[in-house]
Amino acid sequence: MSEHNRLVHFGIGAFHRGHQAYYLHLLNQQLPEEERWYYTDVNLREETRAIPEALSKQNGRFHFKRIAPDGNADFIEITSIDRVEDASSDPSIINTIFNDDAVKAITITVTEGGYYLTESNDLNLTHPEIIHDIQVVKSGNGKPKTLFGYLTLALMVRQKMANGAITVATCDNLRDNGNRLEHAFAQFVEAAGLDDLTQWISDGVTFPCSMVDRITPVPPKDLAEEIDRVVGKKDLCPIMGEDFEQWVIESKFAAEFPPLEKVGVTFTDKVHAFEEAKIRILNGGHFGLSYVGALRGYKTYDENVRDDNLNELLKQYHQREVIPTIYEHPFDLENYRQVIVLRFSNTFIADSIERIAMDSISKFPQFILPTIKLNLERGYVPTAAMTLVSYWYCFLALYLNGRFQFNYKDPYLHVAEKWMQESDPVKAFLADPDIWQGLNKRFPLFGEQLEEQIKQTLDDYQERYP
Ligand code: CS2
Repeated sequence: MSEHNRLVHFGIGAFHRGHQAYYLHLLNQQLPEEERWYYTDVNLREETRAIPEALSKQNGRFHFKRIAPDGNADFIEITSIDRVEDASSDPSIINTIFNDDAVKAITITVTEGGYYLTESNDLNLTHPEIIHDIQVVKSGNGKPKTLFGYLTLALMVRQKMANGAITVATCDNLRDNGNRLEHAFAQFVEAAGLDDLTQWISDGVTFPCSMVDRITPVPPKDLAEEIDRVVGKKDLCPIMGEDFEQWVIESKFAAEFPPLEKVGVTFTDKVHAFEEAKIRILNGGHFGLSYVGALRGYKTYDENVRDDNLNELLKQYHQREVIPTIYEHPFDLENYRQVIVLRFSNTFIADSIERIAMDSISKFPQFILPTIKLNLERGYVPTAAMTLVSYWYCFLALYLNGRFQFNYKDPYLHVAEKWMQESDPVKAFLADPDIWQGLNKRFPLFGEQLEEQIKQTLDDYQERYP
């Protein structure tokens, strides 16, 4: 058994390092050595091996440049990760990691696309990677490709232990994230026929919901040089992010959890109201302007908010369509919006549109669709949202037709490719049940108006990208 209590993290992106690992680092600064907690970070995908390899050479330590809106920055060496493992090259490492009483919780950041959810928030059991992983856990052979396969292997180890109870805390931007993971994971375990595991999970595992927030751009290439110059240390994988930070987590823990409330984390029974406000105002705002910004040739998100037309569009979207349809107020929403727009405009963060634009097919139903739906239900035509959707469609169409060059990543790109192959791609887009979840059928006039608007936007931009 390890000397210290431990957390395990799945998915070692910059966000995790600037958020969960950062908070744990702050906490450790306040605790005596014997009470400290440490992270074992686990990489799950072959294509993301570079960072764990670099991090491992530094024994998990790295520098975090934290930047305020006025450009003032500080540099913190984060020391809360002390083990880094690559399960994508050797999945048997999962046994070693989890067969340890000191491990009390798993945190997860695998992005929205990493949950393989259908429009009804079920697990997409027909996805080839999910089919593959069901086979792997059933046969006990091969390497999983998804969170679900790895989580099953981990919980099978815990099930055999006397003190195996464990918290599984997703930290991705999914509405109701803990409940969605719990539901989808139960479907995975059932499809694999692991009935004993299902029973044990209901007693030994909890899936708290959480709301996490810090804008963490892809680190610029010269960051390592800057760390060397300013701090005097070589770092192969530093990160940077804004100085705003927030973590609200449901107090639903299956085992001991680090006392992160000492460093500003909120433990509560009511995460949903926080989550709703953040997903719809911040993530929705990011989504909304990314595609039009990209089409206008902007590279970073702050350029969007410096464009008066786009800034006004965002304001109308937020003030007329988003805020009036958020019915629970965990804080003053107008004030929250203003803080977010200020964060968006931080030129020192220079968050790339490329980063924010990725994964749009799984983000749209989370970030934008609820706003459209709630407005239609209150009899209000959400014209700002319609404009944003038109730009999004236009971006995808021009990109897929090879007329607009962009480094766009999306595991669901095949969905959009299918629309483009239809005789009327716009109609195919508007009829896609995974995207619209029946909304266009309920509000046919809205569908017609949107179709008109998309075709108009396409005409305008086709001239620009012939
Ligand atoms: C962004 C988020 O990629 C996105 O969708 O909106 O990564 C955003 O930067 C974070 O959620 C901020 O906490």
